[in-house]
Amino acid sequence: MGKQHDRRSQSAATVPIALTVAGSDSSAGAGIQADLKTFSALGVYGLTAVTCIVAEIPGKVSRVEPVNARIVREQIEVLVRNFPIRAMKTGLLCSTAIISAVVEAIGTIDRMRGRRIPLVIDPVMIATSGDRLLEPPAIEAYKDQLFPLATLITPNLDEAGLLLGIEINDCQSMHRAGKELERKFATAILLKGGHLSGDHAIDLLFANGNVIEFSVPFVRGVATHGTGCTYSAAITAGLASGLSLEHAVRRAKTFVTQSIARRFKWRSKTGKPLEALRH
Ligand code: PXL
Repeated sequence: MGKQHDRRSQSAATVPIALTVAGSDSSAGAGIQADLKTFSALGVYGLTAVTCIVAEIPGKVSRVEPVNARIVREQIEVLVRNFPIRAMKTGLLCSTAIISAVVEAIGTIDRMRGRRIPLVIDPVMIATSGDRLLEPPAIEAYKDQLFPLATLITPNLDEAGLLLGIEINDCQSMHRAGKELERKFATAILLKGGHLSGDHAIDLLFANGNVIEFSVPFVRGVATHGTGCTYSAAITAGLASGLSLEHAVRRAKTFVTQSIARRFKWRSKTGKPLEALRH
């Protein structure tokens, strides 16, 4: 990205720090692995709190195992007592117990900072492969406990549909759903349209009662996963670096699009295409 040169000359003491609270993807295309690569590419030092371990390859989740909620909370609290964290994101949180632990830890962060930390919530529920990643009762914990702390929530159409109990299948219903989510959860919403509108990938940012559209030509035939993780991590990196929400989202969209366009491509041992984002 254009800022690469500036970033190298940044002294170690001024490098902004961001925290990701997310799952581990063994194939390293999504989850904390994607978040760390994104933070690094955008000149931010990333800290992590692991919520669960996912054994998977692109296109197939084999097993998801949550870690104990106590160690999730402890990872966050020990970091916050020591590092000047400027922004954070949540990815896959797996269970109600883990969501509650994260909410309690954010309470500690906010008390130590004396103000609310910029928080991007990627409400991961279903993997790109279609595998369920979040236990169903945890959706209520998201709505009641975590969303009230958000700076931005970044659902895709399936997640927004699950949150509102409706189906979103065209541009009009996307506008309606985004407005409804912004009103209901009293925070900014980035609704990711994916390939809904044909040849463009359109995302809508609902913030302060306004709507901003981000549109790029859709890249077809892509077998990568982790674009949602990468997108929310890039926004978090922007907020940690002091960008406005709109600027952070704009830069993040460009970053994700470029990471898709220049993706890595291999063949698996069975001859299937294997692809990964190049962060
Ligand atoms: O892309 C959603 C996602 C998020 N977090 C982890 C994942 C996945 C999808 O596979 O493994 C850890």
